[in-house]
Amino acid sequence: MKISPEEAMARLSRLHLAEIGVALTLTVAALLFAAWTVWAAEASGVAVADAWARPAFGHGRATAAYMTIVNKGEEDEVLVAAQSPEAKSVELHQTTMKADGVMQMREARGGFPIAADTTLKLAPGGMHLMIMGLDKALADGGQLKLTLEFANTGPIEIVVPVRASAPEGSGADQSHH
Ligand SMILES: [Cu+2]
Repeated sequence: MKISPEEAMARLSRLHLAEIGVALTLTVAALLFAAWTVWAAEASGVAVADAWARPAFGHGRATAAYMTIVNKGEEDEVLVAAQSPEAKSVELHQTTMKADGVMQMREARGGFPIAADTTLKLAPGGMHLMIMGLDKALADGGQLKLTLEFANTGPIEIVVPVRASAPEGSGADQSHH
């Protein structure tokens, strides 16, 4: 059975519209899945994404924050320090496993280097920001303001969601802080 060119075209365009519909749906789904705020310094190519912090630990008014830092720039970058208007101090920490299997945290005094064209992941069990002396205990669903100080880029201010467990898609396991 022959179909007219017009009908063929109509079928094609319906197909095309259907494809666009699928593509749009996928895009919206991707946006919903990746409901992450990204903070970027356009000039230097440094961007911060996937940031989250744990609810405050015990009575200590301390917590840890994690994020992904992308350096799309041509210069090596270093995260040298961080502060929060809501806490006394923020330290750059590295969790390591000692020979006897005990987890240990120590301050990364040289900062966290992010070479040009690389991505640094702060994640449970590895590098993290240690926030101490919080003004008030952070609860799940809250927010924490942080200022990240980069050697070249300067400060980037971010607002980190507080979550009880590692968000899906952050690539972080939940076993350690
Ligand atoms: Cu720590």
